[in-house]
Amino acid sequence: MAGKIQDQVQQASSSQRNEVLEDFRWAVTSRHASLMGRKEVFMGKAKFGIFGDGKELAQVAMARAFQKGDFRAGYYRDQTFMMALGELTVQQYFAQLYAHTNVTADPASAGRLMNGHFATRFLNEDGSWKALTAQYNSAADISPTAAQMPKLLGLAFASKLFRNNKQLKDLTDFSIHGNEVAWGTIGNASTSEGMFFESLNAAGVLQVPMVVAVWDDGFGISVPKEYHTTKGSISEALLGLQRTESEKGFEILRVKGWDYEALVQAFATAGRLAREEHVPVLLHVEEMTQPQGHSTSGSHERYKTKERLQWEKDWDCILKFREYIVSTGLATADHLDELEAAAKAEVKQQKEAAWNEFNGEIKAELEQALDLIRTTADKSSRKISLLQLADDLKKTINPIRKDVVSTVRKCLFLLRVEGEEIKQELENWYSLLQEKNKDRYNSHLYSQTEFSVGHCKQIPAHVTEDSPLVDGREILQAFFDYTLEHNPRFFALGEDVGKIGDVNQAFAGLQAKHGEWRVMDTSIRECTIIGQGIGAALRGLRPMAEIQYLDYLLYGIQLLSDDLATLTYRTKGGQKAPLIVRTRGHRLEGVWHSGSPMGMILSSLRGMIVCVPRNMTQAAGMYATLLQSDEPALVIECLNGYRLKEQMPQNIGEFTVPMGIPEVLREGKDLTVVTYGSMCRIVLDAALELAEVGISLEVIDVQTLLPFDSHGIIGQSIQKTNRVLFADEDVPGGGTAFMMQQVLDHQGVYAYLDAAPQTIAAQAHRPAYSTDGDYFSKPSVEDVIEKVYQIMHESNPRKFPAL
Ligand SMILES: Cc1ncc(C[n+]2csc(CCOP(=O)(O)OP(=O)(O)O)c2C)c(N)n1
Repeated sequence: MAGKIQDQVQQASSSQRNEVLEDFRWAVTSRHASLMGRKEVFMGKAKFGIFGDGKELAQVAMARAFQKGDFRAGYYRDQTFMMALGELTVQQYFAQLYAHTNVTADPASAGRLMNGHFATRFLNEDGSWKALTAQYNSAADISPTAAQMPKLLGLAFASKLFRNNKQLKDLTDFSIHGNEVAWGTIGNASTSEGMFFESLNAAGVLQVPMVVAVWDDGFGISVPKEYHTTKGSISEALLGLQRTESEKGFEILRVKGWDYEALVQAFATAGRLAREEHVPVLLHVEEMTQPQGHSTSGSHERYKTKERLQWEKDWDCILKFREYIVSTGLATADHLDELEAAAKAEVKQQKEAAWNEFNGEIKAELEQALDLIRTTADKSSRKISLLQLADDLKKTINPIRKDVVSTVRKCLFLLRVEGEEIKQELENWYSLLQEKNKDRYNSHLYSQTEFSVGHCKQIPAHVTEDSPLVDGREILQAFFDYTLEHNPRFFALGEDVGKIGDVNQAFAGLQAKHGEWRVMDTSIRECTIIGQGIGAALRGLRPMAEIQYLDYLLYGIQLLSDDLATLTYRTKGGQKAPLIVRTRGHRLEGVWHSGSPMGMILSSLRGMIVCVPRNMTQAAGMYATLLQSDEPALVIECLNGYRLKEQMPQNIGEFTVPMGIPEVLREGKDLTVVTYGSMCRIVLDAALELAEVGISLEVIDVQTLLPFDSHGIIGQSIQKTNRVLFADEDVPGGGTAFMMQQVLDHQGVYAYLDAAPQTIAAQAHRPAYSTDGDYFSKPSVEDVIEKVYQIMHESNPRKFPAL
């Protein structure tokens, strides 16, 4: 018996020893990847490098506590964690450093992001979900510091929902009883960002399974922590969040970044608390180092003292790990040397493999280009110049695609004078290459799968003479009721959305009917409302995150722009977050409740769908389309439309409004007005009055700004009317400029225009308060009438004498 127990003890200790040595192997592998990565940049083989050296030990400990189904949302130092999980090979690591555009080579970003942006693939190639509970998951990183935090909150919040909303219990590919932990990492300096504090507060309120590890190396690039954090310590500063016997809150743990045993224990404790009890944890990892400085952009000798640099050498976490292993007798120093030498050799070999694959693709293209240029040169009168270009290309050191393509384009420019028979082969090859490069660099801004909005079924609304007239908000209420009933993944969250059913009552009574896990109130924190939505959408749910007024979207727009709008593009279709952001805007009252900043939205949210319904029936149809698709969207309802009467369609919840297809609201022959949202009514009223003086307006509601008129309906209208005016409530040069650019650039209308295309917008300032403020700030019926009349006057001054 005693022998058996001894065997068991020995077995346990040998498996423990293996674990420790495995951790050592990953730590040194990662370290050598960092050291070699920096050299690659300095040799000109990569443009920029940022590495995880000095943070290795905490990350192997975190990887030990991380389980299948869990999620990471972190930042650029986390290579060791990803490697230790088996989610990042060294070869893939270098492929990203070189910007290899192949998804297999760099599964995180297909070469689209600088190194240190980690992500696993959540989707199959056809855009359908993988079984996320069967794999380790890393949400796709972004560069803005702390912007991982709101999404981290959302990833953790989803576990809470999965645990509490019984209707979701069968979705086992996404969650098993909400047991999944969302693990975040952040640098100490980045904890100064508002997003960090907002996310932590919300996590404490919501009690979600979120572990936030702060990698504290005492600096944010050159600035020491005294400049960043009250008391110079984030765990000290946040002590008020610590839970107590009687109050819920955070568990706050502190540990040294070089103390292996303590790290393993701290991460295990954090994981257990979060997973089992849904308690959020702040894990402050102090005394980390940065052996090579912040990044390849400069050296840390510029701002660290000699003493600090020496301290970093003495307290290097791998050095300390070695001492620990040797002192506990788990391995000898010689054995560790052997392990490290083998790891180093492996890194070198994988680095070279990554380079050869990356460079091999480009070289093959370069050789093809050279062959074609030379054979074309033989036939061409521009032979000498072409051969010179080919020679220059041949001599390029570490050639990249730009070298190849720009040479070919120069050749084609020289060849413009030649006949097709001479240049055709080169032209054909170049156009195939262009297609490939488009896929490499410009694809996947929007979904390219059957889940895109373009693939949704088109079902018209059924309205008859008998359909009852109701307040607009009741149409939405009926739609949300139907959707909550039929789609268990759908839920809505936002300020005042729950108990009172939003400030305009579209969810009135729906929390009472469908429960608090379907229709929920949040605090006033737009950025993390969006983050909650993004995180939940990344986990297969269908959140509708409400921003109470469009004017307050600014608090969340950074996240929408940096994270949500870029997600499909930056992962080349590897992840999706089909979040619907619902808000209300356009004219109502005063500076902060009449916003229509469409130019800002259109410039910053490419990658999202932007819907601008003119009434609540259109809005309901758009929501139905969006819920069939998997594309993220912003829907701006008309603030002044909730109490206007509309007919309740018989097939509420089922009818859809297609995206990118404008609707002709009124047919006319003299001039086309292109508009949307609340301006539709103003323009229609103007059209009635203009008809009385013999001017026939065609009024088009674009319905969605992104996508914009994909069938060229506006162009067709202009071919008939030969005049166009773009109208909205944004500042001049905002949404109207966008619409005009889309039509002029893509719809070939120039030849059909008899008058200069024009715009009408609001004043450049924000709208003043009250009805008079609105009248003198936003375009009125009279403004539209006069503008249209002016255009008609210029065309026919006799018929339309000057005003
Ligand atoms: C919003 C934003 N501001 C500035 C930067 C530039 N920047 C990148 S890393 C960094 C310092 C971050 O320091 P810390 O959070 O301590 O992380 P560390 O790099 O030390 O691990 C800065 C200022 C950025 N990426 N994002």
